[in-house]
Amino acid sequence: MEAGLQDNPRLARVGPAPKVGIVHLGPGAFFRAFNAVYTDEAMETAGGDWGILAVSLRSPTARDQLEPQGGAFTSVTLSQDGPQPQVIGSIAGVLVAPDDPAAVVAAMADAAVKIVSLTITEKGYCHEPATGALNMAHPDVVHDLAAPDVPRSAVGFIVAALSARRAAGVKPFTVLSCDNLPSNGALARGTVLDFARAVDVELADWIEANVPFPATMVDRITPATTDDDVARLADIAGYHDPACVFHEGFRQWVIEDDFVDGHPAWDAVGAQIVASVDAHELMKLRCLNGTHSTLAYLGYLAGYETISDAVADPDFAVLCERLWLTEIIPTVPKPDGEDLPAYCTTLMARYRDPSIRHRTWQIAMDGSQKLPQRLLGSIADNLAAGRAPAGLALAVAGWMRYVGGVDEKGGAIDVRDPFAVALKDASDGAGSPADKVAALLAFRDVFSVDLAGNDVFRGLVTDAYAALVADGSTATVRALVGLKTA
Ligand code: CS2
Repeated sequence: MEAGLQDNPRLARVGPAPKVGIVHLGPGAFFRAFNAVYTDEAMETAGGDWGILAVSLRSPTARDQLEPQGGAFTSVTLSQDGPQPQVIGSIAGVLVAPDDPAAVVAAMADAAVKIVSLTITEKGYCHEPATGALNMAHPDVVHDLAAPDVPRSAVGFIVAALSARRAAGVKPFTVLSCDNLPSNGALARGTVLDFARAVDVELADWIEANVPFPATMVDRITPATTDDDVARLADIAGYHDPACVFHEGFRQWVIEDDFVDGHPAWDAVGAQIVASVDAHELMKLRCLNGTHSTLAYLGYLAGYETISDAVADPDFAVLCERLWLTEIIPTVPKPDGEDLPAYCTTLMARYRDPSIRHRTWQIAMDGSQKLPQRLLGSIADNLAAGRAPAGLALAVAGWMRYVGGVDEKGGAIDVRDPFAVALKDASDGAGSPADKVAALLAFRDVFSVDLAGNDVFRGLVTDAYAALVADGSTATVRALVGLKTA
């Protein structure tokens, strides 16, 4: 063991950690490949006390990995020239919220903290997807309303810290949502205000008047780190870094220009700071995440482990291209500086990269939280324009088949979703494909009354679902795209 460790030492920070200016909730792989890298490069380029205190709201894994390294970790860009490791030093410390929630509130209330950023995933907002309002019955929200000084939810922490700052006469921080949700700034603001109103109306008014919640569009494909990645880095770099993250070279960050007390020079290292993010966000959610989820469900059912495996099948690649051309781009206004067909051509090149092992199973997670903004908005826009979006309906049918929990060989699917049990029960409780589709369309957290009641949509999904059951995903995709593959 000892000899092994000497041969393969651990990454350690050289020099002091930067002073904290940001508290970040959700220190997972995406944050490490994205926010931490941009911030590291911004401090390198333009200075500033923008060290990040990373806070895990649940598991101690990030702390246990990063603390022995003084917060340093390796970001590995996968490129045609081979993997390019870069040591990132922007993380100044890591806290695990359940260990000491009051310490997290105190850290967020520190006057030196100017930004609280979030990558907490869709479900971390504890919102009702249909309305965007805070779900007052969510167990974490119920807990936090009863014990606001020792919260569990992101919203609870933000409100507790803002309350402490207001009481101490300290100006607020900016809340920067970096999750793949439409109007993520407005959503974060709405949930924070809903919570604050339930605790203290004057505090809510102060937040409403003083706290900015800029929207962002974030993009970098970053699979979860595997043991193989850690071993690969040890081979390349000669040290062991369990906190390393492997990701593509592409990155795009579009940020609404609305900060209470500045931000790191992210714009000096490629971020776009703009007046409105809406068009960029819609483009990314519908073009990228929409086809990602399509490939995740249909690809998983077809037996493809990764996105690059799925698009190596010509029928799946054509499915994506058809979706972009005929069902998605027509619903997306062109953002300034973007060319939508060119954007999608680049997406296909990103998907095809076999060095990015992005598992269909990983992307398939939390579909109930993802479908509305990724697929259902485009579907509704097509229906309103009198078009029948058969490809997107097949993607929805793929999700329905997936959450049924049984794959095409009769094996169990490990479905990860806050509604996994309810979705499976609904599917199991119905008989025919039409009944199963009807049972799943009744989920109001996912499907609006209007969409679920649309006969064209219901017909398309039912036909697609029946075909998936009868013929399997590969044949159904092939039949839709009409290719004559051998
Ligand atoms: C993916 C995203 O896991 C998923 O649901 O669609 O994480 C995707 O890789 C990123 O949004 C890319 O920026």
